[in-house]
Amino acid sequence: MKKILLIAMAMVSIASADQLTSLKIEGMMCPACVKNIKGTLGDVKGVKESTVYLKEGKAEVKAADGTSSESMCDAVKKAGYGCKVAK
Ligand SMILES: [Cu+2]
Repeated sequence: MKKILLIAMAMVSIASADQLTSLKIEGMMCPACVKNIKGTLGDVKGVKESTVYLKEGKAEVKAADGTSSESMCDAVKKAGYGCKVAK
């Protein structure tokens, strides 16, 4: 029983390694766009959290380590906005 708990804890610590990605986003006009992009990014596999800045035209994305930043940009583009990985 103890062993299983330790394995579970180890898995959680591996899964909690996060990466931060900055995206440059073009075409956001209003808070609805921000909401739209937040939702879009949230649907990308591996993405945990995102903060979208309307005025700055950017997004900061917290995702599981190894999540493709290209897949984030592709999703944003599919939603109708311009996107580049800022790095
Ligand atoms: Cu809008």
